[in-house]
Formats: sequence, structure tokens, C-alpha cells
Amino acid sequence: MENREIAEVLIEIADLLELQGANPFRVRAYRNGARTVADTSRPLAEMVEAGEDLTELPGIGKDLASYITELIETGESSVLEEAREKVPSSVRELMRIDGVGPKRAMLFYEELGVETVPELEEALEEGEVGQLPGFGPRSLERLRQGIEDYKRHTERFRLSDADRVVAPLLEYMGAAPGLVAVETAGSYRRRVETVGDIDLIVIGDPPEAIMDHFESYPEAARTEIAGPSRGTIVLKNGLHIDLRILPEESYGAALHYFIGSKAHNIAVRKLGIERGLKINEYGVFRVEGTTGGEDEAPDVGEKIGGAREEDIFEAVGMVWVPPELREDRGEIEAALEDDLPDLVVLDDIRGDLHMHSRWSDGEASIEEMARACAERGYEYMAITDHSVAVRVANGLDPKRLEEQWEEIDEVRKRVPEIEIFRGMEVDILPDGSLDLPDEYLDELDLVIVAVHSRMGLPEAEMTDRIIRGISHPAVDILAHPTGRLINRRNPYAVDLERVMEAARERGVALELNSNPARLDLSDVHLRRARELGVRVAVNTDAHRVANLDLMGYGIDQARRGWLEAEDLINSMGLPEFRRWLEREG
Ligand code: DGT
Ligand code: CA
Ligand code: CA
Repeated sequence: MENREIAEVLIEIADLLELQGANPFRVRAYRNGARTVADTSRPLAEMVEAGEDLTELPGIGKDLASYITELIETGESSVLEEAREKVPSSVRELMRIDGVGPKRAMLFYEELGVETVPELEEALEEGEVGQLPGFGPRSLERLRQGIEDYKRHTERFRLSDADRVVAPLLEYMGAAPGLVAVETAGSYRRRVETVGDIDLIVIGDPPEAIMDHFESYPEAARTEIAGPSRGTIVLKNGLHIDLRILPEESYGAALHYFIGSKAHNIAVRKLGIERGLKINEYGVFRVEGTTGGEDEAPDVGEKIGGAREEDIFEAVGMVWVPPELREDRGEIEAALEDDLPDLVVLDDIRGDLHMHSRWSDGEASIEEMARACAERGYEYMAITDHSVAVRVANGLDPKRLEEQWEEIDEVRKRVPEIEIFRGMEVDILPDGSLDLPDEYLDELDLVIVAVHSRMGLPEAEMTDRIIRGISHPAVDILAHPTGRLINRRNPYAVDLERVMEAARERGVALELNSNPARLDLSDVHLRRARELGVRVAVNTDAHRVANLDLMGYGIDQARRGWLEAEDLINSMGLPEFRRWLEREG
């Protein structure tokens, strides 16, 4: 059982307890536990098997530890089952509607028998909700709006979709009267693979004029909040934008606060308290006997910093932490020791090792791809069209592969600025064998393997299949190792821990697929790969020239996974990379 699945169970328990009006501290304990589990790169299943004490993990008490152990050992949770007996799990979804909390969700369920959002919508239309106590015309209208929003935006936005919206928005805000600076914060700034909303922070004067300008954004569908220093608009595509206008002297403190994450902020604030400092979005203050609580007056005490973000870190003895690491996943401890990783940057990339041409399902010729890679400053690249099993992608049989090699030879002459490796994305068939005869595998410079079929196999079979696939001595890289598509398809059931161990033993690299719909491996998985000493290849899997620019998403994700240039294979210069290709598997 993966940590992610354990976390989902804990969240479900928390939601159900909340619906049942349980003690908020108990609910929070499950939520904190879920976060810890999801953020732990080592599988808890392995810890349980090794007889390790789960209560060593932050936020995991005795009870939680025993529930998790039960879940890992039996695949079931008696606490969850008990909670489900009192209220169906689908009722949780009602709480995701703006304005519906646990009390109202339970009211809909108990009084109207409503268990799902569509049922609630129906009850609203039939006038049943209007019969309930506390539902006047205004709250009915708000509920209708909430359901609309829910339907339009039940999913978090992919980072790439957010990017498309944010670039023009920043340009527009830059033209606001009296504006001094505008910056992004929140999960967007931390480059999380999906974002709930976009947070912007601004310095400028007068604030009213800036807020007016913000509300008048042509892409806005409506204004949700418009206060003197804080506003929220909802764009036509459903994305919410939060804006905060700040005085210059607390800009750094506010930037730090709103970049988050919340967990990171709380940990930094705690360090402050230990030093008699209060840290909040207004600055750093020296206060006798501070509790650091959010109920304290915000700006009491002697202000010792806050204009620059560094002020916050310096005050607690930390070096500056890149936003991508600010998740309270160990960056605080590392920054106190000045021992943060030297995170990889786009410039470290020397080649892209996964791309398609017109020979299979790509849209560009090999020459167009080669010239585009050379323009991006790469020293090398690999053309990796599909093997024959992927019929829908026009996969190549050995005969066409040989013809393709002739074309690669031609292009090598015409585009000598870059080394073009003969590669292929070879399918791992359901039995774990590879979709290309050995004599051809041996002739390839670079072999990527991947699963594209029978993704519903049980975990043990899928794991054996993949390990058998990467055990072929010709294999260099395992592409998109979990097969997930963000918001579209869950990862297939696979024991990634075993796959990583096998990859390390065989000297096979795991791919970080940079396509923003995949970003596969995830940040937590990448961190684990690094811990285990498995090399990573950040590739675009480009199907057209413009896709080559998706490399930046892979780099963002690699940074969130704590990767340094030396953890990658495609950061090597050409001679070193050639030696890597010739390594003993
Ligand atoms: P999202 O929007 O769900 O993708 O995630 P974030 O991290 O952007 O969260 P958001 O938009 O709710 O808030 C932006 C930042 O503001 C968050 O990363 C940290 C900070 N923040 C929000 N609420 C709290 C809070 O209750 N306490 C503390 N310490 N910081 C908070
Ligand atoms: Ca946000
Ligand atoms: Ca926000």
C-alpha cells in the first residue's frame, strides 16, 4: 500500500468525523496525519514491516499509528468502516461547495436524503432546500452560485493552465496606476503541479486605484471580495485570483507568508517563538513572552525586520530557502544547517532523451526536431518513436525502424551541431517482455521502456512486469513510471519502491516526464529516487517542436523533489553521457 493511499483513507476518516460533528482536535489529528504520510518519501508499509515505530513521525500519535498499521496489515480500517456506517462517503463532496460546511451537508443528508452534488442541485430546483430552516432567498442564491462554481471547477488547475492565465494577468496588473511591484505567491510560486488558486501580492499607492484596476480585469467573470487591501476575482475559466496590497516595509514578510506553504510558515513561526520573536505577514517583532499565536496583536513589539524576505530567514538562523522546497518536508532543518541541496536549473540540461517524430505519432520531422534541440543549446538528443505494439501511435516495426535509422544518418550530416542518438520508446508487454527483437535493441543507442497497455493489472503483476521489462540489459530509461495523468487517470497499481530498487541495481534511470499533464514521477517519488541513489532523466516526451519547451515543468518538479544536477543523467556533458550509455547494466 502506497503512502498516498493511506493518506486518502485518513482524509476520508477526517471528513466523515467532521460531518458527524466530532471533536475538531480529533479531526485535525487525522488531517495532520494524512499530510505527514503523504509527505513521507519512505513507504510506511516498509517501516511497519521493519517493526519501526510510526509515532516517530511528526503528527502521528499512538492511536493513529495503530490505525495505520491495521490498514497496512489488513488492507482495511475499522475506524473508516465505523465512520462510513453513520454517513455515506459521498456526502463529503457536498462540503466542497462554497458555503456548505459539515452542518449543512448533514442537514441536506438527514432532512432531504441528499447524498451527492447532483442530488442537491435537484433538491434545490424542486424547492426542497428552501423548506429547510435558515434558507432564505439570499442563501439559496448563494448555494446555487456555489454549485455552479463547484461544477465548473471541481479540480485543481494544472500548473501549465495557470501559467497561461498568469502571464497576461501580470502584464495587465503591471499597468495599474501607482503600482510599484507585483509578484506571485502561494502554490503557484512554489511550482506545485496543480494549484487551487493564484495568489498575487502588490506594493503600490493608492490601494483603491489598484483594487479598481484589478476588479476591472477583462477576463474576470465576477468579484468575490473587494476590501481595501485584499480582493478576490473569479476568472471566466473558474480560476480564483487573490490579491493583497501591502506596505513596502512589510513586503518581505508578506511575500514569505503568502508563498507558504502553510506548514512551512507554521514551522518557521515556531522557531521564532523559541527565540522570543513573533513572525507574521507584517514582519519580525521582538516580544517578551510571545505565544506566536495568530490571536496576538499583529504589530506589537520592536520590529526588527520585514522589508526583505531574507529578514525572516535570518531572524531564525536559516539560509534563504527556494520556494519549491517550502513544504516542511525537511527544508527547515536543512536550512538551519546551511545544508540545502544545490537545486538543478534549466541550464544544467544538456540533452532531451525522449521525443517523437512523424515516424510514429509526432508532428515534426527528425530534422525539425534536431534543429529545434540544437537551438535550445543541447549537445545531444534522442529520437524515441513508439514500438509496434502502440498501433494507435503508428508504432514502428523493425523494418520501418531500419528505414528510420537511414534518415537519422542523413540528418546527422545536415545538423552536425548536435549528437542525435538512435532511440526508441519500446513497450513493456503485459508479460514483461519488450516489444522489439534483441538484435534491434542491441543496435539502438538508447532504449526507453514504458507501459501503454493493460494498465489495470494487479499491483504485484504490474510490478513484476515492469521489473522484468527494465531487467533487459539494453534498457536505459523507464518512461513515465506510474502512468498517471493529472486530474484524468490515477497511477497504475505498482510498488514503486521495488521498481526503484531494481532500477538502481541495474543502472537504469527513471524518467521525470515533463509534460504538465503527466509530471511523472511526482515530487515525493523523486525525493525517494534521490535517497535511494536512482538516477533520473528529465525528458519532454515532445510530440512537436513547441513541446520541447515543456522541459521547464520537469525542472520545477525536479526542484520540488530536491534534485541536484548530478542526480540527473541528461545533465552530463556528451563524453560523460556516452560513457554512461556504455555502462555495464
Ligand atoms: P492552493 O491555493 O490550495 O494551491 O495552496 P496555497 O499554498 O497557495 O494556499 P492558499 O492560497 O490558501 O494560501 C496562500 C498562502 O498563504 C499559503 O501557502 C500560506 C499562507 N497561509 C494561508 N493561510 C494560512 C494560515 O492559516 N496560517 C499560515 N501560517 N499561513 C497561511
Ligand atoms: Ca493559492
Ligand atoms: Ca489563496
